[in-house]
Amino acid sequence: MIKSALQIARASYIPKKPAVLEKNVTPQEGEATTAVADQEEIQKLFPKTYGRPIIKFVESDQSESCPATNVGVILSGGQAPGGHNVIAGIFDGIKRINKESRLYGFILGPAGLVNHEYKELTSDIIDEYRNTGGFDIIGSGRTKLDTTEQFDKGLEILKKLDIKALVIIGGDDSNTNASVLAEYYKSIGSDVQVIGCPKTIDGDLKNELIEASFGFDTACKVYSEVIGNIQRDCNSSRKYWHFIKLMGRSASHIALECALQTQPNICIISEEIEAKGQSLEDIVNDIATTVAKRAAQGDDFGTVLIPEGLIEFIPAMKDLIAELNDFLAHNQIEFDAIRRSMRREYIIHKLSEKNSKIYASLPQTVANQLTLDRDPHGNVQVSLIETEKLLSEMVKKKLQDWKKQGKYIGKFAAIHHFFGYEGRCAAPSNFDADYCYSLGYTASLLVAAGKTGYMASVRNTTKPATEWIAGGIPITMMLNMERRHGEMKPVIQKALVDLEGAPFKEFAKNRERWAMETSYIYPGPIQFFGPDEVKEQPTITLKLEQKAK
Ligand code: FBP
Repeated sequence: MIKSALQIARASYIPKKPAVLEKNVTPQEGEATTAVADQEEIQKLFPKTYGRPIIKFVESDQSESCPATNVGVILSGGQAPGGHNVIAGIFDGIKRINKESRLYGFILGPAGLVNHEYKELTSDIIDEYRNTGGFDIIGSGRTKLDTTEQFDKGLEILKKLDIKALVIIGGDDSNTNASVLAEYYKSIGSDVQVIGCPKTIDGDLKNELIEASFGFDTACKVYSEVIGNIQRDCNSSRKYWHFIKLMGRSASHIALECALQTQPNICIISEEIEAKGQSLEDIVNDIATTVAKRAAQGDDFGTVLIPEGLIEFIPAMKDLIAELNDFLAHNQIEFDAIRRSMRREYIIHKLSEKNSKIYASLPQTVANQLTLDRDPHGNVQVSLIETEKLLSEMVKKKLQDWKKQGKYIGKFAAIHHFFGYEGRCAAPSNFDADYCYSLGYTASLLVAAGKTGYMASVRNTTKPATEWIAGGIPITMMLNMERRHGEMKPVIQKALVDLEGAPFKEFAKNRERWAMETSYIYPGPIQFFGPDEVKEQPTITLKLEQKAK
């Protein structure tokens, strides 16, 4: 692989990790735990793994020498910066415990386990990928691991390679699957352990004990850099309104963090729209009002940040999408057989009267985008819905009406952007490089401690890495029952933006000023070298959340 000078310099970076992980450790167990909601149902579904204690690794005077342990690893779902360092952490961890241990990577996500496609990850390979972005060391995929046939097929290859534990690096859905798999292997008397790792740029896999999902830090910094560049361009030419959609699926954490980093004129937070029961018309009205007010002070330019999941949070649209999800879950084959040009009419006739009217009122492109294939977990692929264009078109129309009524005097020219894929494979920030390596290393310790159904956890993350706390959280603790594919299923509860939380409050306190004053911040690129205040800063979200604890 040919490397740039920066890549070469970055390869030699030694990730920082909790000081305790430099020593011999032992797992210290806390109290028994319960699920976050629907406890009885979850306990019934997970009789073997429910209620396990939280684990913290503490120094021990015993050496950790263990028999050689083969471990398998899967990268699941969307890419997130730092995945390679999780794998490097697992590798170094299992090798420290016993040099004869081996690490196998399953190719292209969970499908690799089922299809028996794997490669051994040796030190030469691992060294090529340390501190790099991407998931290309073994690839990733979105195959949902949820049938006993898949689990049994997986077990065949795990036995063949003498793999004692499987580490699944994924988001909420993949970690849900990890807990189902852990329960299944226990229930059939297999001693294969399953450990999860919290990954997703979306930032929505977090709770009291999982402070952040990896990748959020780097992705937000990349998007903020580019938003800052756009704002500087915008403030230089003073003639465009930039409508910027940001990835994040359902949750608006990315949009919120980028707003805190860059101070745009407008940032929509889906969770607030839902809480206020706002309609599409209300959102358009609010944006157009700010555009008109800025025009009145001579500023025909600005920036609008839009979370990609917005459409699902507008109450009327949410009902429509829920009905569409159920309908398509049961009638996908019939739907696929309908000619493309007739699909809109077909759907209009199948929906309830209320939803049919809303669906019929949507522009053709958005109506089509709402019926595109769901992902294997039953989610609408919100990244494919062009909300930024929908909103700017509607704002334009509103402003034209206001112009006729003499209520608006400006010029409105919109430019659209969607930032998502640009940040998912970026080289990890120091925070993500350290956090990921520590998560992987911790996962290896959970394996050595014989744990299953646990997610690796690294806490105290706003302090220097040496003070971070490594441990494990039982995944059943994070589960609740939700409707998926038309059925109630146990799933990890998504952490959406908390409107009472410190990050949102900080945004809400400032947004009116940001709307009218042009007080943009230009964060610039991620720094790997230099003073700590530029290279060692976690996200504003994490800092505010931890400070408020
Ligand atoms: P994960 O939840 O699997 O980490 O994926 C996150 C994400 O980047 C979302 O923000 C986005 O909506 C989605 O993946 C896009 O999926 P795909 O990579 O399949 O296009």
